[in-house]
Amino acid sequence: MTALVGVIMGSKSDWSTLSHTADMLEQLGIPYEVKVVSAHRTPDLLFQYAEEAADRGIEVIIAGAGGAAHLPGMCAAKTHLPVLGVPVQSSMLSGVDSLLSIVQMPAGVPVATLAIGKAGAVNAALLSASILGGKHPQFGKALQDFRSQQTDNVLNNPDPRQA
Ligand code: RP5
Repeated sequence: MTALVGVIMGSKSDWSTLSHTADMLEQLGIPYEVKVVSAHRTPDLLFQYAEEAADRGIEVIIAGAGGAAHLPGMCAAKTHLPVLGVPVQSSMLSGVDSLLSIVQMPAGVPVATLAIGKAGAVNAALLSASILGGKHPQFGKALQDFRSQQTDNVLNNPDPRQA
């Protein structure tokens, strides 16, 4: 199956965060691709990627970036696909800069903005499963199984002193 989720990031330095997205997509069995696409260093590539993604079969784009994180918003400006933005935890401002750069989109060009760092990266994959689940029931089922197992893990191990 060709990739349904495109995971893009502004720099190789973002991979330590977006690798959590890739891990969760693999766990859910969702076909995906990963690529460095920088809004600032490779703007023409960003436009090309966003414009061609739907025709290549991509159904959801997950875009992670840090600092002046323009990648998700500019990607959303060039595609009608759902764009999920993951703010990478930056070293100078702990990712608050990334979050604020992604979240406050003008009405008309939405980006679904996740939490800063690993939690946002994992949840972007889970949210993509929710989106894909309508058209591809197997991914909705994989998501439900993950959630059930997560619940069971908590219920079956309530003692905080035990790992
Ligand atoms: C952003 O600048 C990237 O998304 C990255 O989070 C940040 C720093 O990039 P590098 O200088 O580490 O390549 O565009």
